[in-house]
Amino acid sequence: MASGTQTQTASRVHIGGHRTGAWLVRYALERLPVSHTFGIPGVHTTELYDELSQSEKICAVLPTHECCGAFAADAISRTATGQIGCLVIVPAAGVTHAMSGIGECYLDGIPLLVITGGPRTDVEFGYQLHGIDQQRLVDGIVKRSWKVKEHGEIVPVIFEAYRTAVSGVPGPVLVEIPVNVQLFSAPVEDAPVFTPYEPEPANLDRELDSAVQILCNAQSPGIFVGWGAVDVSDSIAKIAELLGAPVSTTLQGLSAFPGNHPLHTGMGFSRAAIPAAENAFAKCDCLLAIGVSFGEIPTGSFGCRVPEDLIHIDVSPAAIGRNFPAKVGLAGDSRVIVPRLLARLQARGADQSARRARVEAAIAKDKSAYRDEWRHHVNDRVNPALFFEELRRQLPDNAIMTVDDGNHTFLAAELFEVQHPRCFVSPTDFNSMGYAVPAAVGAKLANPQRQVVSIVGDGAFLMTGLETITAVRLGLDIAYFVFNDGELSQISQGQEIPYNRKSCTTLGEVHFHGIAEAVGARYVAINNNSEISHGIRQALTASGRPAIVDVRIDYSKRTRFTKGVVKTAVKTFPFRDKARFLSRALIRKITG
Ligand SMILES: Cc1ncc(C[n+]2csc(CCOP(=O)(O)OP(=O)(O)O)c2C)c(N)n1
Ligand SMILES: [Mg+2]
Repeated sequence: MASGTQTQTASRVHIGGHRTGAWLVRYALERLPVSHTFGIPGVHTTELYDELSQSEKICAVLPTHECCGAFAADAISRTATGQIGCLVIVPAAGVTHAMSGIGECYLDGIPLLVITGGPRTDVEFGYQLHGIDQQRLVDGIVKRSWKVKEHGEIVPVIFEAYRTAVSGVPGPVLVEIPVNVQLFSAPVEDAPVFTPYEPEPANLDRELDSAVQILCNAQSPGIFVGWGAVDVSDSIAKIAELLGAPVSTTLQGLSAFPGNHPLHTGMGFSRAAIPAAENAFAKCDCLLAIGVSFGEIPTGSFGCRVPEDLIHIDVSPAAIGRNFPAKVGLAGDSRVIVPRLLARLQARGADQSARRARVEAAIAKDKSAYRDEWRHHVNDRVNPALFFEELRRQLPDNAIMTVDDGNHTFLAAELFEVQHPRCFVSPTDFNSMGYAVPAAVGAKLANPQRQVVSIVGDGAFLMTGLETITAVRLGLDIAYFVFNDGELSQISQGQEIPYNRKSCTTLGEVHFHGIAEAVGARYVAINNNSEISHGIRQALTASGRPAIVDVRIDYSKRTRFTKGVVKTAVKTFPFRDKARFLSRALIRKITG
């Protein structure tokens, strides 16, 4: 570690010497929970990269594209508790390339620290390389950004940026360090001591009392959990058991409640959810929502029915009651609030075991019927339900799955059982395709002992699939299951229903073995149901190399999600446009 610790007072560390800005950046990053940085060096960051190459604590990783670097860094924050993903990138072009990943972190509430170089500030010249106002560029997708002016600011600004990224609603932050400040040395007297962030306890006694009262009086309570609840899933399980309440999750929060718990229902609870969830919440008269913002995906395009008795816990005060009015709002960190709610329910002696048994039996029956419906949908391609069941059987409980955005995402959500917190990561609200392949690299680097798999659509794989070369170079055992259907299916299915026609969504045939050969990955093909078990076993065999698995998937049965959201969306159209849509689809059906 770069040390400057000759003497240390309570809040300052003595440095006392000439230091380059790059040395100071390394010094600051080494004190943060940063294990890896991602980025492609350029003339504005070479001094920084030279410093990082000497670090024993931080490993600088070269991706193929800054967007991939950002997705990989995001997955570090999501899958490694307490760690923060970090980018070290060139100004302007590096930042614009990274912006999809930065945006993903922004809308999904994921901390990310972006360090970027900047043009020289010690010369008069204009029109410098990469010369652009970066703070303006990223304004809508970061919590805050800084442009450092001098050496003494570097350590305090990076510490403050980290604190901003992880506190409140977590999110991305950006620090620009002009290249002259990085390259040249200047005297620096001291630096602040780094103090880890602890969530602050809020005084919510009155709200907690009301919440307990409402929950205990409810006849049919339900629980809805999101990513904001991912670190309190044990407490949530106990609350659900005490109340005999079914639990539904968001897409991003699929891992916030174990999929094999008998009270787990599925993603969402609208008509776009699987029957176990839709039925379990049909008579819900009190909803306890934890770490959710009631966004578009998990509500099935806002098509869910939310009872008047909504108890809403979220770290964002703005999210509470934003989409559905809350009777009781508790703004704060779920890690603080949920254990206190559980303690109060326990003290009150809440026990609904008869209700619990009834609810669990209904969920089990509905889940089994839904699985059977899928199992019986057979043709000569790979059945998604049989694939996900076998994958679950072969994977350890704590395996991490990264998914992309597409039909495969919702198939995974409906048919794969996620069992542990932070074991399922998806690009949710910014909803950027191309996420899964690089995210798996970040997840594996942060969790080298754990199995990491990726479910990725063929379209998404074409965006960032060459990032598999990074996994090859780093010797990462990752199984990339490419759902090969030749289409941008999530959209083409969405076109088929209301338009009875597809446009601009056919990919054509891609020879994935050629890509595997080009990057040096293993290639496995799964063409039909009889090849599922063997193919997955081959893909998961440790070899120090990633595997690209070409899964000839059957997309002929639509997910509940797709069917549900299309119906809900059309319902909200003005009458005139609804009639136009329906008659157009009908005419096209008749005329072809
Ligand atoms: C960057 C980006 N472009 C476009 C979209 C719109 N979109 C959402 S899902 C999807 C289809 C993805 O196709 P593929 O990766 O093949 O997955 P599939 O739906 O076939 O499983 C598209 C185009 C998006 N979410 N992100
Ligand atoms: Mg596809």
